[in-house]
Amino acid sequence: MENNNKQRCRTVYAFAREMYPKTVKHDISYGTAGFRTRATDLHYVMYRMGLLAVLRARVKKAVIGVMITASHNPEPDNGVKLVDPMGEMLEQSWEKWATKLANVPDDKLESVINELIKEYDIQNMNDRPEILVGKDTRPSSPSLAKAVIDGVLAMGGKPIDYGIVTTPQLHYFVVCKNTNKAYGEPTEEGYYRKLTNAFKKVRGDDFNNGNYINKVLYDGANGVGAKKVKFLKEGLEGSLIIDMYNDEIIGSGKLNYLCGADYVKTNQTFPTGLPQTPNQRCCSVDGDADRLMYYYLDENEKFHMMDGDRIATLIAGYLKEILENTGLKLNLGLVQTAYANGASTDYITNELKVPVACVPTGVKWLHHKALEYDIGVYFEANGHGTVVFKDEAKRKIKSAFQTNNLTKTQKDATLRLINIIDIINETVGDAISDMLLVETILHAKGWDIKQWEEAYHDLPNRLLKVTVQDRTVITTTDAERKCVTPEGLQDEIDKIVSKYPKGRSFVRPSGTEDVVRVYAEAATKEDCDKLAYEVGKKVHELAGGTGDAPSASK
Ligand code: 16G
Ligand code: MG
Repeated sequence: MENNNKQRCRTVYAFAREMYPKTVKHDISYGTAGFRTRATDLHYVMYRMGLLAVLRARVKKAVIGVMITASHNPEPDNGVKLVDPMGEMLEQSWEKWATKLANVPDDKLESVINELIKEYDIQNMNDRPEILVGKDTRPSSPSLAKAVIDGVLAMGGKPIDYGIVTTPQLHYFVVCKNTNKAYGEPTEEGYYRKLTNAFKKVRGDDFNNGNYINKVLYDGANGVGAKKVKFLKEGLEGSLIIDMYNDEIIGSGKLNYLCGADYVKTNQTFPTGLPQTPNQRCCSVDGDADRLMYYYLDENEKFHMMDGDRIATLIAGYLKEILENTGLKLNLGLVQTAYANGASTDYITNELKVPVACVPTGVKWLHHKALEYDIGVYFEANGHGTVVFKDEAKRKIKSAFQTNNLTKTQKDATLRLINIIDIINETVGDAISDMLLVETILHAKGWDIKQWEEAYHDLPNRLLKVTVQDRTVITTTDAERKCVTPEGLQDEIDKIVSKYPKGRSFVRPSGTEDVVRVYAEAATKEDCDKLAYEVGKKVHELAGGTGDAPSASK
């Protein structure tokens, strides 16, 4: 065993030096979405993440996933993130190992790996855990995937290459494998079958209903989300017509360019490539298909957006209604971040009467919190989210359906809920599954997109970036809604906010860019802009701003 180990380690380090030498001097860190940077700088990082995935799998005695993607970033970027056994993001205590392993010089790699093996007392260095590898459509992805696979092989793991898949598909496969297929078949066919079968069952024979028309214009962001929907369409058998736009092939350079969910949300504008049909329901996914945005242009070409907050309220409201019809006693909750529009929080709390929790930015926080409810809905305003059900809740729902003492209403609602669970990808936010869920709800309600929008009116909101010398001087508490340092900044923000009706503002250091983000909302657009700039200026003044302070003229 000892000898085998030494031999293995020699392969690991020889490979590292000869094939994947560390080419970049500056450090990178494993952030909210893993490592993300220029693709050309990532080969050694990928190799090392292959090594790390095997060690993680040995510690967890489970299958681990590695996804190669830079999501909504421009095409020349790429990135990598590890997927934990139940589809969660890599556990936080391991983020620091990922960072350490990525930054250590080649000649110190061995000592860091030994340190990790010792810390977790990994004895079983000879087993061959499976590592599932997936990648997006970026031209750089194949060679980066090879680096990951070489890392997995060098460390003695068994790589399973899923080729081009969406991030949520990879999460799904990992969970299927680790539950011995209880969650589903760990194949693409299995994934499509589960989703589309459930969708068709809920929809029934009437594809249209009331004002709902079963056609959506779909912006694939010229990425994997476009590729994959083609397969989904076959399975839907006409129950939903998905008109595809922005599905250019790999290497077109157009990935996320002027299109995709992040572009639409950030610029609050209609993407390129779609026909501008008035009042037509449209949606966009991002470059790895884990975010979803709905929107339409009205008769006057005014743009209307249905973001993650609205998707969340639609889903939570509907689940509450169904749950009431089932007669089951299960608690339902919704998880948001500070970025959620205040009007959505008001609506959920006061109209829907569903409890709301607020957590820091990043999927891992939302997912974790949602698991505290029997049924937990979580969404970020940027369109990433899903619904999770406790195992116990699912058992209750299924066994209720088997009993003979349900009324027709209860029985129908329970069956509907059972099928809806299968439309949802509980492992992580999934744009394709979320789209099917939104379409299911709009169909059930007989709503067009305008009726959906009528639920509440968003407060005008604004995002600003402020550059500072060191963004870590900003620390926050209360789910990022209050800042603790630099001292005095929060008092100043409070003073500014108090001048504006319905004003709210918070600042936080970004986890993915070297900037401080400022969020502001207020009753009117004018106030909201003023509020954002005033807060931005304060941050610049008190947190070591560099360059020009934010100003309305820029
Ligand atoms: C990452 C997060 C996303 C978050 C965003 C915030 C995951 C998988 N992704 O993309 O949830 O909204 O970072 O970026 O957790 P920021 O820290 O730069 O504002
Ligand atoms: Mg994404």
